[in-house]
Amino acid sequence: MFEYNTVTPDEAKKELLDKYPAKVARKRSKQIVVNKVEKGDSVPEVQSNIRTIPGIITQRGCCYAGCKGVVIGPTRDILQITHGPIGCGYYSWLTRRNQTKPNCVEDNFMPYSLSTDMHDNEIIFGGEKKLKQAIEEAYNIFKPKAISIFSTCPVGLIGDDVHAVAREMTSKLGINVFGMSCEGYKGVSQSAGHHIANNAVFKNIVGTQPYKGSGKYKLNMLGEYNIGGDSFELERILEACDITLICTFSGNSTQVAMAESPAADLNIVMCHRSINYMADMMEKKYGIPWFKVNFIGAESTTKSLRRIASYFGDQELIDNVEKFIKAEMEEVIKVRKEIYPRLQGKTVLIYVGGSRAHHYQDLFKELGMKVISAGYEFAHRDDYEGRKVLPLKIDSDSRNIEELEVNADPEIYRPRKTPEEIQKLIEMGIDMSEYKGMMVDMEEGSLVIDDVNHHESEMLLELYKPDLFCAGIKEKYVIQKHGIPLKQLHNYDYGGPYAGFKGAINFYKEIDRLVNSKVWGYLKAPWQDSPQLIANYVWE
Ligand code: CFM
Repeated sequence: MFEYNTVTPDEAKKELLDKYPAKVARKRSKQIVVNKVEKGDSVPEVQSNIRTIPGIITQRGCCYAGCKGVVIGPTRDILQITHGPIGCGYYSWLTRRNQTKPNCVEDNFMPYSLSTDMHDNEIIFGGEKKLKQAIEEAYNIFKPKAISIFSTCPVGLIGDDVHAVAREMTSKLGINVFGMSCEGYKGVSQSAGHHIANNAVFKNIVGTQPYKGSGKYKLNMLGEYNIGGDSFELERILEACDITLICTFSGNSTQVAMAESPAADLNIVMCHRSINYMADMMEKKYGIPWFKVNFIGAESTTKSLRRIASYFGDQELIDNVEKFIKAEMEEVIKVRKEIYPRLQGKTVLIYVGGSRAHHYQDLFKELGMKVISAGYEFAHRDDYEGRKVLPLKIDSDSRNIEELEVNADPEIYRPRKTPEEIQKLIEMGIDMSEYKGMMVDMEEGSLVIDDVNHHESEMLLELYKPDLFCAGIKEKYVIQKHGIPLKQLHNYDYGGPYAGFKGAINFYKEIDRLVNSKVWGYLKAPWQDSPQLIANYVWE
């Protein structure tokens, strides 16, 4: 059984829950689970996508953040207007590192943050008039081809109809204006916003223009957001293999590419959590199959590329891909060989978002490091346990978010593969329309924690004394003050790319530099020697 610093996982779980009042402990105990993989890949249930218990300091974001910031934010030629008080727009202004590279004639609105700047007046008398004015003003300045409107909490509370405004402005301006009811409180985390954005992009953009390009092997990449330039590296790889990337949803993307995306013959899915809705809807409407990939880690990139080549099944492509992998792996292996002995056996804890806590485990495996515990902030049960739990799933999204009814498009639906061909691909080990979740890839006895909070993070440091902690900016300095390095896996600590082959090399070097730096040994907080204040809770 897994044991670190003489703590068994069950003891660690008990310690984590120990400080909570009984009712809170009961709830949290369903979200803190000791991993056990049984026959048929069955794993224990992890309660997830439920409300954070009030009073607990969560790391989650809001529904508006998931909709505006995550899914639609990276698309540079949609002019995005936040309908709400100025803070929401201001705090979502370039705070996620989704990079973009427009050519010299394309629109790029990403450096801007547009807001209706709601005040008391609009809260009392309604904000629709101001929203219309804002859209017209923005249109006159920027002349965009599409405008999206994002609702913040007060919009839902006072009942502004952003959809009616969008319809009115679409006919007035003759461009694509669409609104989203993605009020911050709409779900229990940013995850709800992903779903709302998927629906809006699918309804308003996808399939609205015919594809003008060419290409023998055409695909879309879903759930890759170009943080720290990841998409640039993946674009380089696909291009070198002669694979045509029509559209990425939504790193380094344009709404033009999204409109043309139904021309692809395959959708590959990176971040299952944020974009699985789109993959399913495109499969139903256009007949485009999808499978999950992971480009985090050189081995995972190799595996994903081989799967893409096998899917298209053309010997020329298969040979091309193999040749490319061989050339790229030379440098990867050289760097890894040098770094591996310095990192082998080191331990790491990972708590991020809704997919990276899984993806990055592959990179750490390549370095010989051990993931003792991992978890997501806002994932759903399928991201932990696999899509097999989907039919059973009734969660907070089901109540609040529209499930679009999608049928095959009578004109352009075209199954890319016959059921027999799909079956053959599955037999070759390509899990079509499937995601097996994080837990099957984790060791027995590792601790899976959903929606981890500050208190638990600090307890985990004491219990496990890991060599590295992976999370985000909210945790970073709290952890580092304990003398343990923290690698930000949301924004990459201003570094990256970490995807693909070049990304893997960057990551190896970065982790080596961070974990093996002597500075952590010199750190001692004043309270570690002489605590100034010691207190107990009343119930203790
Ligand atoms: Fe998907 Fe993401 Fe993630 Fe996500 Fe995010 Fe992100 Fe993330 Mo931060 S879309 S779920 S809502 S991979 S912003 S690029 S790093 S929490 S693990």
